[in-house]
Amino acid sequence: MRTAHRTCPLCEAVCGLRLTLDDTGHVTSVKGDPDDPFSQGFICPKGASLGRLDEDPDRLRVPMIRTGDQWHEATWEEAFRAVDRGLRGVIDAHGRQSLAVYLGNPNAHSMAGALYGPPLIRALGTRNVFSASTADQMPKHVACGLMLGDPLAIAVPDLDRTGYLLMLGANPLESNGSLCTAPDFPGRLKALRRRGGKLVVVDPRRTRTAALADEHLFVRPGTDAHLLLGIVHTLFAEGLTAPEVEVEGLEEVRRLAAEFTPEAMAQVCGVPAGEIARLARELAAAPAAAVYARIGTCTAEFGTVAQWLVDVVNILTGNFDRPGGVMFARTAVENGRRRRPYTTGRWHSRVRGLPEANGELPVATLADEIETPGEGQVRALVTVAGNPVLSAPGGPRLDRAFGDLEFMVCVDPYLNETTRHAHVILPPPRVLQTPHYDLSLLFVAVRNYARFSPPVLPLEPGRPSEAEILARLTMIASGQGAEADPAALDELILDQLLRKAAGTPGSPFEGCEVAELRATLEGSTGAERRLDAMLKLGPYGLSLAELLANPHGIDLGPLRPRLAEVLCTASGRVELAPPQLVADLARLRGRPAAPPTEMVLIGRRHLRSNNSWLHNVGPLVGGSNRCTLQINPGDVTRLGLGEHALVRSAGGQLVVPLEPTDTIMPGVVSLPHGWGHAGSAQLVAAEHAGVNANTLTDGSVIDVPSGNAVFNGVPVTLSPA
Ligand SMILES: Nc1nc2c(c(=O)[nH]1)N[C@H]1C(S)=C(S)[C@@H](COP(=O)(O)OP(=O)(O)OC[C@H]3O[C@@H](n4cnc5c(=O)[nH]c(N)nc54)[C@H](O)[C@@H]3O)O[C@H]1N2
Ligand SMILES: Nc1nc2c(c(=O)[nH]1)N[C@H]1C(S)=C(S)[C@@H](COP(=O)(O)OP(=O)(O)OC[C@H]3O[C@@H](n4cnc5c(=O)[nH]c(N)nc54)[C@H](O)[C@@H]3O)O[C@H]1N2
Ligand code: SF4
Ligand SMILES: [Mo]
Repeated sequence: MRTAHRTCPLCEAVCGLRLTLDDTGHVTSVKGDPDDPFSQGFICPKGASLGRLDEDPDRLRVPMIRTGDQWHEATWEEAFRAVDRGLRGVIDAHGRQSLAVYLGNPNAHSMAGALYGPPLIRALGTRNVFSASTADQMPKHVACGLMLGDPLAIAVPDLDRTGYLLMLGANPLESNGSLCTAPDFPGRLKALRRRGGKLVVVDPRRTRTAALADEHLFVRPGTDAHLLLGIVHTLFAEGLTAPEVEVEGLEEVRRLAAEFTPEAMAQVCGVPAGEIARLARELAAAPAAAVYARIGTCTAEFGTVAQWLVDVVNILTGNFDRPGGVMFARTAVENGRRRRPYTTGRWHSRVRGLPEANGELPVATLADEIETPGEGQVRALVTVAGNPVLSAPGGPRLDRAFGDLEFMVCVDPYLNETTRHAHVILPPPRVLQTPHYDLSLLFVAVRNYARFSPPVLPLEPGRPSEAEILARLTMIASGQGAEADPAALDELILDQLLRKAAGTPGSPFEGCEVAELRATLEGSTGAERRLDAMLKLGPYGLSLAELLANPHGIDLGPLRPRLAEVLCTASGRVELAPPQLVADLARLRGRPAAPPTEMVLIGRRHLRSNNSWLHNVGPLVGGSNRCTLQINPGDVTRLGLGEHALVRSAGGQLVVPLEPTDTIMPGVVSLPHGWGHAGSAQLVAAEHAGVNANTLTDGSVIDVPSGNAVFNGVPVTLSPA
């Protein structure tokens, strides 16, 4: 028996776990790590199942190569040679713009994804870069980019000190929080209320989070921007604005907000005008308040405008960049200060002419790019940790499109709805064989914190880590062939990093010899040495050795004001009225007050689920974690529905089991995504297949400024099935 500690990689809460293993490496128990200063022993059912996930018998252990319908196991060398042949063939025949890459959500949770995703994209040399970000938080990046100059400068609610939290479109009691890394989010919300604070939840469903709140308001799906406009209007109309940061465009926002009265907005969003005005007054009056809006408001038609207005309200009420309001984390590894203000639309997608954002094109148009002939048609696809057939809008269309690709390679532990179209699947090793450091999530943590987890179990001889798999893919994509040494990539990147640091005034490495610096770096792999260098260059001057000596993590203190360090706008102030977002208000004005159909669809998450890929872990499926359509009992009666309904949308149709509940507002139905499992490669998931919610969503409607997919507020009709 032995004990090991590591960060849970399954959601954004980054909980510390304490694992017990027997001498065969089998996990006998998983508990919360009580000595982790951030998570303090918190764990959820997903974290508790990490051992089961790690040992899932359906996980791929060796690379798979497909010929026609036949899969066969391959050696790593065979697999990399097949990838080299496949990619080279497509590049030679159609050029690099015929390549596309899709990076899925788990890349945000892995060191390999953070360290090798960017070089892989560069090596592919294509503008067809897609990721789960445009099915998720791209509106937040674009809003922050345009207001602050940096799309990664995301202010998070100072959860442990705020006195008033207005939460829209988030359900942290199920999701455990997002773009707000806070282990034990439920406990932190309870603490807010215990210290006399107030929690208000705005959601078309009375969720578990809403049940815990002081107040819950139903909102019509897709209309949070309207609600927030009503709040901004009231703040100006009643003289409640008191910005404490320097802003550009205050008068313009005042002028813009004039027409969006609470009365007019109430007509659209369904929240009574009096309540809208009261929210504004309460936010302004609270000694410290924060507005926080997540996926329900991002994956909506006016996602970017809503995210913009969230911070407009935080700024107008004097709650931006101050304790108890919304603040910026200061991470041990920094993402490098931007020197140029942010823009979108540096290039456009070929078929629909949609603008790039953050170097990516909207996943909502991936199928268009594969299906539409012509110069630059996508003919080969690389996916890493993604399942767009289930997660992207118009999933079934992608399913067909992937079948037409000349070459597809997937880095993924499972043979699933997406990877079944691959010619080669390269599976990463087990979770417990993988090192962990949260390069992406700690930027949005509610406390400054760092923790490194070395692998708990060694790799089998000859078995590449995920870092090595991605490094080799990068070498292949850049034309260096299947035999190229992946270590050379780390060396090259380290060299560039150290050279730059040595030449940067004020850097801890200023004026140092690169060769000498390199000799001081520690770590058993290139990835670890890169992490060591980044930690040493970071604002706390930490090192890998120090993190290894503190296996439970290091608390780096509460958030501190630091707007001046992150701001990167041309004006040097916060841009309160970015022209692209002001322009998008015209689209919002043109929206009819009511949707074209009687009913609209939204999504939801379950505590024991994780997008599309934890449905093969026995203890996590069943019970409340099922693929059902939640519907208000009044609508069931009114529409004469039975146990199932036929749901139709502009994108497609599905027959789904109904779950009548008065926790959902009339006129709204909710279906979780990530279900619709096809094939029998995952035995447990196949028994709980469910339906693919993204049959009903389609990529033709997007949030225009960010290109983000719209999953909430999708017009549908229901009839008896
Ligand atoms: N257990 C579990 N945890 C997860 C995940 C998971 O699948 N399962 N997924 C992870 C991922 S990838 C993410 S991005 C995060 C997301 O984290 P959250 O943003 O907290 O996600 P949800 O739990 O889906 O909560 C979104 C809420 O928005 C509501 N909603 C829908 N439409 C609207 C609308 O138009 N307006 C408003 N105001 N509300 C609306 C829904 O009813 C729902 O309660 O969760 C992460 N954590
Ligand atoms: N209708 C609707 N659709 C949605 C949403 C919604 O609310 N409603 N939410 C959207 C959101 S927020 C997101 S983030 C996306 C998610 O979209 P995706 O990222 O495309 O989907 P996931 O289901 O997270 O797929 C993760 C894949 O990574 C694999 N994987 C797991 N761990 C690892 C690993 O360590 N390494 C590698 N290489 N692979 C791994 C899994 O087997 C799986 O195939 O879905 C979006 N889709
Ligand atoms: S809340 Fe998230 S990080 Fe914590 S144990 Fe659960 S899945 Fe893991
Ligand atoms: Mo997500």
